[in-house]
Amino acid sequence: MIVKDKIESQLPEWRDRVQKLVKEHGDVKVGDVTIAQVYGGMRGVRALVTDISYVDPQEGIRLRGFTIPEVLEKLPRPSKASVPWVGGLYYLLLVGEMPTKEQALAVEIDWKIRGQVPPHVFDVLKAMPRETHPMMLFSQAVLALQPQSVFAKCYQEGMTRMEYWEPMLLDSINLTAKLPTIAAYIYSLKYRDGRFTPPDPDLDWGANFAHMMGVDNEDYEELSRLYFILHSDHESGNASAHATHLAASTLSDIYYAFSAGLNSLAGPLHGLANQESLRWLQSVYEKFGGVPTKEQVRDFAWETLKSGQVIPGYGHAVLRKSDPRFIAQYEFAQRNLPDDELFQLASVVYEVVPGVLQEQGKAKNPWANLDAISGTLQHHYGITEMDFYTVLFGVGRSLGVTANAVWARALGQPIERPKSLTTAMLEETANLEK
Ligand code: NMX
Ligand code: MLT
Repeated sequence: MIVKDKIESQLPEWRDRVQKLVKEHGDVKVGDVTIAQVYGGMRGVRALVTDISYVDPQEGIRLRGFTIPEVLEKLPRPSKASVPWVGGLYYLLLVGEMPTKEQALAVEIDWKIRGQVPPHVFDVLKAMPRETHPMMLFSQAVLALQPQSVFAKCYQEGMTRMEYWEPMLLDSINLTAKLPTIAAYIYSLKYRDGRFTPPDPDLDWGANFAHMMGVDNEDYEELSRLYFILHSDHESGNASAHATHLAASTLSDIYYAFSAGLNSLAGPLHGLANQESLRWLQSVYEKFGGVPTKEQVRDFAWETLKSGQVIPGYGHAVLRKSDPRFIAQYEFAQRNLPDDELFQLASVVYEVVPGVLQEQGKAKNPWANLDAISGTLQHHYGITEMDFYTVLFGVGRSLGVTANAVWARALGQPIERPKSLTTAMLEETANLEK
């Protein structure tokens, strides 16, 4: 496996670097923690490390040092396509180098070889009540794959610590290979009366997802690749990445850990915001019977805020400008669906909502995040069932969190266990400092 050899060759140097930092400079401070941060969701606390991506508040995400426009420009792509192979992105995240066409295709081939989903996973899904939310089904399907874990088996057989990363990598490729099929199967079960289109061995990971969704349209193939690349990683502190990392830090395998990450993605302040965002846009559309004026959007936004709700798709814990992942999707829409009324509405909202949030003065970041438009794009290609949208986010997010899990094992990151304090202790600390 090409990715395995590449990671293996880098390991001695990475292990030396980390060992030296901890041994020789372990006492160097990287930050302080305030009482506001302890009560405030640890916002801004520097307590995690990853070399796979970094979010700069002004610039946005860099994946292995590359900005979103650079990633989309430099990764190899199918002939005549404008959006790269997702296999190349996975190579970039795992290995840290921009892949050649052959290297990107090697990952795509590995995924094809390992893509078959065991029948019992479908049986588990079919046994669930029809009204079950797609995210619950997705998380459950991932857990149902757990008996296949190579890591869990090798651990029972007594592998050494230095070997942990290898079965973790194998599990990660086995898992990610199956996710587009599982996601499309859930869609068919919930919304197409169980009519499932099997994968086409000639298509790549992203395009195959489009095919299995029953949308045989080259633009939707492009969108699928774009969507998964953009949702892949956002450093380690976001809730789904952190939940995956925390679960995996106990040496549980990637199936348990990624299922934990998905359960966290299912919250409306995180991944579920994409379904909420489209729901919000549609309620604006319905209220005004079409694309509203700026004034009407302003009034609607204020109504939402006054009723104590958030405006989904806006705000961010780290970013302080429009999310480059939003911009990439917005540009895709400008190119491919400029006349779509929902897109026109999303554009008016993008012009108006930041001003309203600034006027209200609460949100630290009034700008659009990636969820402000992703549902609009799906809707255009006929995927109108918004409850499904977070599953799409989850398929993309698997790439970043599994790459991180492999490297966390390779560099021997330990079980996470921060210290908690009582309120009385914090009060005492505050008084002592007065
Ligand atoms: N609409 C209304 N109020 C907001 C918004 C928004 N979009 N964003 C932040 N605020 C409020 C927030 O609720 C908080 O209010 P209070 O003091 O009454 O508790 C105040 O502004 C300060 O929050 P911030 O420090 O700016 O944001 P925080 O880091 O706590 O949370 C989000 C970040 C993303 C959870 C928050 O901006 C939000 O709820 N946005 C809407 C939901 C959303 O789009 N989530 C998806 C984020 C991306 N993703 O996929 O994960
Ligand atoms: C993400 O992609 O995980 C979201 O933007 C949330 C975050 O980074 O906190």
